Amino acid sequence: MLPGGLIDLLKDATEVVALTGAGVSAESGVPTFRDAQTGLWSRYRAEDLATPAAFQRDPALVWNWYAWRRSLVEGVKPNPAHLALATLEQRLPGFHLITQNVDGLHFRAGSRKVLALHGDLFLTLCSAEKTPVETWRDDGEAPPRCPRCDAPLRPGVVWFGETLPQDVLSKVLALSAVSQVFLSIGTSALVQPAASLARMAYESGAVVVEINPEATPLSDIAHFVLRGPAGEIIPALLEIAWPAG
Ligand code: BJW
Repeated sequence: MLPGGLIDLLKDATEVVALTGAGVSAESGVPTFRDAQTGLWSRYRAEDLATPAAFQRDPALVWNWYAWRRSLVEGVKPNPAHLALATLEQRLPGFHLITQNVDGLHFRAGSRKVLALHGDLFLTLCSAEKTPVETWRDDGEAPPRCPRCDAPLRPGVVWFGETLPQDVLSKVLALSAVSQVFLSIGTSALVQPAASLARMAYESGAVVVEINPEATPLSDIAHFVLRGPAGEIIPALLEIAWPAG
């Protein structure tokens, strides 16, 4: 049962921020970061592959992991959580979607104002110039080489120890500070600086809502904790707030 008070707050708020994490794509079949990996990748922890050190040590391994993830994501669809968040963008003029995910599923679901904190799985960068590269010679080498400077190419994502895009970070800090309702959805709330956004919103007076089947470090301060899968809870919230028909 969803609390009626929360529905009213959501409908009345002029600034609503939703921060999503890997859990929002779990019901599409995209493994979360802290799930054990399966198949070919079961010997590795995702956290140990998403680092500059891993890429330096074994660029082929890291490149191939991202290539595998791209093909996995190409084969899945947005789920009811992504779709409901896209609808919320249409219902609430002051709705802002911040995601830690790199899978592009929010965009495919119809969200248009997505602030992506950790980059884009489908963007490729030159590892030396840090600029986007759209075409390269594919002779089977992993990673392929930059056509301009011959440095290895890398995925356009933010690894541990790397800084987040400054323009996006400034925007999300400002939005979190003025939000009236802050929804933390499907994130373990462990990785900084994203994990601090909900706390910042809380300290600025926002109503903090956690949607997650498991407890996180945010659970203790959240005003509303909705335990369960995002793909069930967010559509239910939407349906109660704006009943169809
Ligand atoms: C469901 C569900 C369902 C399941 N419905 N829910 C301050 C203190 C300590 C350390 C640091 C600090 N500041 C910076 C750091 C270092 C580091 C960090 O945070 N380390 C922590 C581990 C402690 N941060 C950084 O390095 C960041 N850079 C930075 O801050 O630069 C400045 C700086 C540098 C160096 C030192 C100090 C300052 C960069 C972080 C980049 C993170 N990148 C990754 C990889 C992206 C590319 C890729 O995808 O490969 O981003 S790591 C990974 O974690 C990925 C995710 O976006 C991110 C967050 O994970 P998320 O989304 O929360 O997923 P999970 O798997 O953890 O959780 C899933 C949740 O879903 C669970 O809770 C489930 O229960 C739930 N769930 N099914 C709803 N159906």
